[in-house]
Amino acid sequence: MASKKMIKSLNEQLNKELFSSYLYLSMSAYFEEDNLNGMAAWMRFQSQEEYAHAMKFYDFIHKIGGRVKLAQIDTPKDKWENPLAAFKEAYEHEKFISKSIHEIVDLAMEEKDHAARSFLNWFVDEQVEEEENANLIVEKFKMIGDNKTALYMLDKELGARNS
Ligand code: OFO
Repeated sequence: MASKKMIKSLNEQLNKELFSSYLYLSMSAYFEEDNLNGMAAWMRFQSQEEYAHAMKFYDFIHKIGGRVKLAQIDTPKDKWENPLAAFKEAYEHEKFISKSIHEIVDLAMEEKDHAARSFLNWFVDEQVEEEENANLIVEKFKMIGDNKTALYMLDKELGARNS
C-alpha cells in the first residue's frame, strides 16, 4: 500500500501534467493567431500527450487504492515575445517536470515503494525525450534567425508531427 505522502505527490503530479496540457494548448492558440499553423498543430498534439500523461497518473492512483483529488489548474500565459520564446519556455517547463518526476522517484526509493518506482520509470525515460525534442526545436530556431523562408519551412516540418 502506497503511503499518504506518495498518493499526495502523485496527485500533485497529475495536476502538473494537466497544467502542462493547458500551457501547450495556450501556446497552440498563440501560434494560431500568428498563422503558424504547423507550430499550433505541434503544440496541440503536445497538449494531448500531456493529458494522456495526466490520465496515467489518474489510473495508477486508483490502481494502488488511492483517491484522485483534482485541484485547481493555474491559468497559463497566453502571449510570448516570439515563437522562439514560446518553445524556450516549453523546454524550461519540461526541465521543471523532469525535476518533479525525479523527486517522486526519490520518494519511492526512500519508501521502498517498488510499484511506484516501476510506474515512474516510464516517465523518467519519456522526460529525456521530451526535453530533447523541445531543445532541438529551440536550436533550430536559433539556426534560422530572422530568415522568414526558413521559419515557413520549420512551421511546415513541425506541422507534420504525428507521434
Ligand atoms: Fe511533457 O511531460 Fe508530461 O510527463
